[in-house]
Amino acid sequence: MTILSQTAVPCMEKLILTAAITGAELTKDKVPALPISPEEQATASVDAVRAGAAVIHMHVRDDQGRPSQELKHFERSVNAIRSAIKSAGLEQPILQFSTGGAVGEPIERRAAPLSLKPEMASFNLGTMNFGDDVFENRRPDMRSLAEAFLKYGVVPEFEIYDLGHIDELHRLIGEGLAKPPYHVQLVLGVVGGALPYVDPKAPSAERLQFLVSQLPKPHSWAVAGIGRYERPLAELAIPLGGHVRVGLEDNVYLRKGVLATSNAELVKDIRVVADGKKRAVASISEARGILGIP
Ligand code: KMH
Ligand code: ZN
Repeated sequence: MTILSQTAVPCMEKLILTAAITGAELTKDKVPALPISPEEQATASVDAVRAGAAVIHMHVRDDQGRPSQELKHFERSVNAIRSAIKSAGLEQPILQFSTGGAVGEPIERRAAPLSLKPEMASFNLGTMNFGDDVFENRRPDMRSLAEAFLKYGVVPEFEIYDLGHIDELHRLIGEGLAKPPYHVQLVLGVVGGALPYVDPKAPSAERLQFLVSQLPKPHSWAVAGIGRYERPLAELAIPLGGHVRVGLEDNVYLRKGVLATSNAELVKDIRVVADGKKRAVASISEARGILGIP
């Protein structure tokens, strides 16, 4: 097993922050700060980029606020975000589409937005329990999804919720269906997937280091801690060289019992952690370099 240093190293790769701004599961009546409309997503993206996010993980909604994988809904959100970022005089962030969609969405619809050729999109690596639902990622479907990524030249972010998903990634690589460098995200804390700890008091470096040691090389890796694990997992990963995703999709609390008022607030919170651990945050163009995005 690779032993990773637990102290911040000055020359460590800069930290890529991703904001997962909307997700598919939450509703505005429960989370008023959730950006649903293209205009709200545009404002949320501008604020998240100002706070330090280089990547925006995107789910989109229809006019009723329901999760959608329709091209027209992705297109209108992308256009709104791009033009708001331009008006704000900011560098365009990496827009990472979700191909996970919502539980129950067929794979053909989930894969369809790849034809819009986003720079990046999520790639889920196995069927699993997802709370009380089942998140289906059948092996033949993953293979046709991988072919679509290659066809449209989209950089995948491989979502790992459990150890077997890493094994599946190794299989895809062996079949020529994934190309280096591999960008992998450890999504820990989904009910039905791996938790970020061995001892249930706190996320453990031991578990994180073991998962990282199993990843194919060359890679960059990130963590997305779900719910109350979001911040402690980020605290653990930052000095180990991991990148971090935060946002209302994964966690709606800034602190125990205190709802976040925006995605940007969650990004800023992790920036403070990064500053404390002396890890510099990557600019958007630096993030493109790290992720191998032309
Ligand atoms: N909504 C979840 C079922 C992804 O974006 O790729 C899956 C998800 C993962 O959100
Ligand atoms: Zn997502």
